[in-house]
Amino acid sequence: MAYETILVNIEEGIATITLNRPEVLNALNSQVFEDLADAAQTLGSDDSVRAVIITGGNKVFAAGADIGQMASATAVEISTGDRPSQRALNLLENIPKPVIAAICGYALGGGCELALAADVRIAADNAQLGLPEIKLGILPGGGGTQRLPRLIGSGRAKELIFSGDFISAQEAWRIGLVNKVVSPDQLFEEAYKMAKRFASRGAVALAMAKSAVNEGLRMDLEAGLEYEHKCFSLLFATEDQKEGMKAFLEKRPAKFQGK
Ligand code: CO8
Repeated sequence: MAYETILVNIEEGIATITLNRPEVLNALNSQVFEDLADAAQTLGSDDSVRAVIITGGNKVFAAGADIGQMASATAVEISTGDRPSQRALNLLENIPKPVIAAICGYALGGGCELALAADVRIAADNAQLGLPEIKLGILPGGGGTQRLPRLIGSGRAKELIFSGDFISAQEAWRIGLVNKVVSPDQLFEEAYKMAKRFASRGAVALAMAKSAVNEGLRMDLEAGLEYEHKCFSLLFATEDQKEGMKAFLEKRPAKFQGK
């Protein structure tokens, strides 16, 4: 898979997407969103891929949307366009496999919003996260005003959105914005280890569990519970459910086939 602005590598069922615009700290321009959208669709439908890691490499995650490209945009262009950033992040969020963001250095604005579209975030202890859009006279329009409050609560999200301040990896962990903080030299190993752990589980059950959480967050509790029950029931039609429970009763590890 060859792209202009990202690198995609697949190894042992784990796909790694690396943002590749180092000269502008991986700023996200329209080509990045196009490439990310395509990669999300391709990896999402590739059965050999069991988990996805998204990273900016070992210096920076992403310093936000490309301000150079955005500066001269008009309201008409922004409002009538096909919302390439939202489309790309929605596609990434809905890949039916675990997506882990491995964050080194800055994850700002659209970069932070990209990380928010992942299922799990692991940060190096040198990471700095924030939504500085307010300082540019705009708001976090890459899902930040929606995904961040759902993740950390509206009070803390508003503080970050209204101030535009950056926070450390440790503070991001304290407020639940990242799942884990590790040293920079352990970041990729940790992300890979977590991806492999997820990949060892039943792929259908995992996809259903992800869907139940993601879809449930858009519903009220009653509808969410109803949706959860549908997903739960469907899994009883899979071979993995038979194998998982048989393996437990036979006191041996399960061998999931993803069907
Ligand atoms: N866009 C374009 N270029 C950038 C960006 C950016 N977001 N960030 C850095 N660069 C460029 C710089 O212009 C510079 O280029 P050059 O060498 O040609 O001058 C190069 O990257 C290196 O940057 P700095 O020299 O500034 O590096 P520093 O280490 O001094 O500072 C910072 C690093 C603090 C990260 C600083 O670069 C900075 O503040 N960047 C902007 C951060 C920001 O405001 N981000 C939010 C952008 S708006 C946004 O994300 C809206 C999202 C909503 C829609 C899209 C959703 C996904």
